Amino acid sequence: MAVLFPISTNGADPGRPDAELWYAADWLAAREADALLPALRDSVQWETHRIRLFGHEVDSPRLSCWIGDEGTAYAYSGARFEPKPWPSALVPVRQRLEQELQAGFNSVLANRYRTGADSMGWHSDDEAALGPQPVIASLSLGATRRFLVKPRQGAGERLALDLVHGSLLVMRGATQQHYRHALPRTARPVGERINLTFRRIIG
Ligand SMILES: O=C(O)CCC(=O)C(=O)O
Ligand SMILES: [Mn+2]
Repeated sequence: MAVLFPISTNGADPGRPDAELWYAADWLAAREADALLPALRDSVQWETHRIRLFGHEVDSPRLSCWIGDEGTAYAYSGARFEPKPWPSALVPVRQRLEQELQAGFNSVLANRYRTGADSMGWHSDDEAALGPQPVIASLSLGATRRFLVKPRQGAGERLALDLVHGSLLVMRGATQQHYRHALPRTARPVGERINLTFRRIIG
């Protein structure tokens, strides 16, 4: 896998560990990525998750589906989701990721951003059920969208990555502990995008 970002996100605070990010722009061959996008659009049980935001329950601005093995219920943003079964199109992707990253993934959060108005706010994937230093593998399909990373506290550079069709971004190490990430909305006319974050629930 290509290493792309030995970024110094700890410039303003030498005591803070770097975010550990790895990126491979063409992890999936174009042909595979082109086939996976419509397969997932049609086979995933998309729904609008309700999340808690500043004490209020609201619709999240995207479609989502929590997918996983039995026993991988996931609680985040004040809600709890029972896993849906793996769509067949994801089975080989999971296998390849597990082999290449030497990580066991038992679940995936699928998100579908219909237009540039769909987004994901600042957060860390730091739920206790993921363990202290989770390996999270994020596969992007469809429209290129900008992904931002910034330290949780204090000053520090904000990193912007344009996640392209077929790309893989891996977040690991201290990334979730010390950094937040977001997928902001955009006024640019952009097509649909599907993102899959493979995870391991250990709770
Ligand atoms: O859509 C993305 O690239 C980010 C998704 C994400 O951060 C998440 O599912 O936790
Ligand atoms: Mn996330």
